[in-house]
Amino acid sequence: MNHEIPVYFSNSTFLHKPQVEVHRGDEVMHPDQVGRAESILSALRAHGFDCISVSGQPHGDLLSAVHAPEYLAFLSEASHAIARRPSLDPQIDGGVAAIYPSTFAFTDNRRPRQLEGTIGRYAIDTYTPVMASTYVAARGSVLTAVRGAEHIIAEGGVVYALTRPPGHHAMRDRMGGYCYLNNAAIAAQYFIGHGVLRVSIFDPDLHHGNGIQEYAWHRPDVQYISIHGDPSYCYPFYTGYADEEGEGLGVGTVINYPLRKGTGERTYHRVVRQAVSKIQEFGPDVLIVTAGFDTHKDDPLGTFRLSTGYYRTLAHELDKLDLPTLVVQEGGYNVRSLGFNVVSFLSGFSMK
Ligand code: SP5
Ligand code: ZN
Repeated sequence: MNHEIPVYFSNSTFLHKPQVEVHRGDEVMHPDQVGRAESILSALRAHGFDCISVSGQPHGDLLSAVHAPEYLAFLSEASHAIARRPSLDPQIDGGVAAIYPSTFAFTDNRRPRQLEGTIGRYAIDTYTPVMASTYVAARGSVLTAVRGAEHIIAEGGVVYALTRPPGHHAMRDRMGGYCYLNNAAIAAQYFIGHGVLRVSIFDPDLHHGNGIQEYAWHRPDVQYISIHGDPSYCYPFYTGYADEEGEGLGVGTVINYPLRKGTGERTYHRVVRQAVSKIQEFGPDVLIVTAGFDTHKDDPLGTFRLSTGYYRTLAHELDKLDLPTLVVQEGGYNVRSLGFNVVSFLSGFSMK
């Protein structure tokens, strides 16, 4: 077991308690439970990993390099407004005051004054509520990833950042898919700002990382490679098709591998090998892995059939690239297996 991979996390993850999501018109238990962070931390601690809690806040310039100022202001103001007036939306509550969109912006030339109207301009779905602690917790996640990136700038190696809420669905000016701020894109931006010339982001979460794709779309210096459930059946439905490959100077820096329902380890691993050779061709100085474990066979949102042991094989394949590697946590909703999946994955890296 490799004990040399430092683990970063923020205690603000324990303040983030979405109660319900609105799925197909029903309120159902929110999959991004606090227990996810507890599962990961307790498994890592049991295996002797050094878990370092971060505090403070990420620099505002880092956030605004990836996100629109109006969107950041919305997250901040909405979180504060709910804290002041917890009964803002008594309809959908579950003990923790939260707001959800009921309408989505259908024109850009009006700015609603009510939060109830505004939220629909900054959201892509009904899965991602805003609560009093949303802005604090989302920035805690960003800081966790950025501290990991700092560590890599200083010492190289492999670092794990326990980012919850996750980030890969968060867009320049929209939240979605349980994500508010794009942790991995902001970490990539941090690397680029600190002398790194090229960054590859490899995204094996079950879902296509539409937010990272948007960030990488026009960029020649950031490669985004995702393996995910085919958007013809899988969230987020609108992006992740194989013909999406970036534009302008960024043509070819986006690579998507949509896979069918029920994909197992043999097919998956063949695609991983293709992805790794694309990373080699790009020749990055740093690798970011947005590690989601909702590809596990027992995941409640899952449609793939990967085993806990397979994540070690996956990491071993990435380890062959011999790159400084920042692992950023994304999805994975089976609280029983999640911690073991993370430990298995990290065990596949040998230290450099
Ligand atoms: C980061 C990440 O993995 N986000 C995934 C968001 C996908 N959410 C859409 C699917 C919601 C389905 N919830 C139904 C649960 C009933 N078992
Ligand atoms: Zn996911």
